[in-house]
Amino acid sequence: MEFKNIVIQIKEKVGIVKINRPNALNALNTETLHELSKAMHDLSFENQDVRVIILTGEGKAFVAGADISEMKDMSALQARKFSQLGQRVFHFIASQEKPVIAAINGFALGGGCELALACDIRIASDKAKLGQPEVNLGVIPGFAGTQRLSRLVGMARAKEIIFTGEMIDAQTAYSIGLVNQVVPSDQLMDFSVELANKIASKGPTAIKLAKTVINRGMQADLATGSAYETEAFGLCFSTGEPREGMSAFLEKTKPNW
Ligand code: CO8
Repeated sequence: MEFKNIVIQIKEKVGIVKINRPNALNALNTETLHELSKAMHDLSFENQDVRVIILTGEGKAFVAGADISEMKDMSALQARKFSQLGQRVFHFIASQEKPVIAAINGFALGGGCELALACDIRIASDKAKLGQPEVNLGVIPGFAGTQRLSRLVGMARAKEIIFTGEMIDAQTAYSIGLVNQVVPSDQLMDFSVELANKIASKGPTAIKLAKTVINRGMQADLATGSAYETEAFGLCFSTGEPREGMSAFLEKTKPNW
């Protein structure tokens, strides 16, 4: 598949997916959502070398939302289908096994904030602005923002952000736990790649299982989540990776996964 709106770059064990529609502030239209889906599938399933994925945007936006010009004249059924498409793509990003870091370079609004929410870790440039401005347009978040934002920052803060439709700056986003770190804009990609490399240097199966167990356990009660953990802990030993990691520790060397 030829990508018109996405650029993929591979740096050893890190795959970088950049949304590249800067003239529309990387707004997500149907075509871009399909391309994003394909890019994520390729990096998740086809490319065995890539262990961590970074999502970012070209220019002054991460993603400024779903494409307003495409949505404006939608029927109810078309809007429902568009919401389902975005939710399917974002659910895939959240639930596939490789960690995904959102490197939020600028505006992350509406569907863009929802895309960042579907990632495992969010690193924001100090110039980033985040928000769910859908109510300004007479709609509500439709790519699972009502759900993921509330789960991440709590219901009261999510309601404030969604009801007011106002943007918040990166520091405010950090203070409420919406982003993990804020870094100077010119250091965003270096910082994100360094973080990705650090994660990529760990036991690969352990990282995949840790993501899966955290995600599943957060939807379950403590006993069920802990049972997932036990099964996954055992599963680590079905690979040679624990032996490699523990031998390296005891021999004071680095593991070769
Ligand atoms: N969709 C389409 N085009 C956009 C979008 C967008 N979301 N955002 C910006 N653009 C376009 C502008 O129209 C403009 O195009 P042109 O140059 O042709 O006039 C270009 O990008 C540059 O934008 P601005 O001139 O507005 O740039 P500014 O720096 O002045 O402002 C802002 C930047 C503040 C980010 C401003 O562009 C803005 O407010 N954008 C809209 C943000 C927004 O409301 N996002 C939410 C959209 S709704 C949504 O995401 C719902 C998700 C769930 C969908 C569920 C399916 C039904």
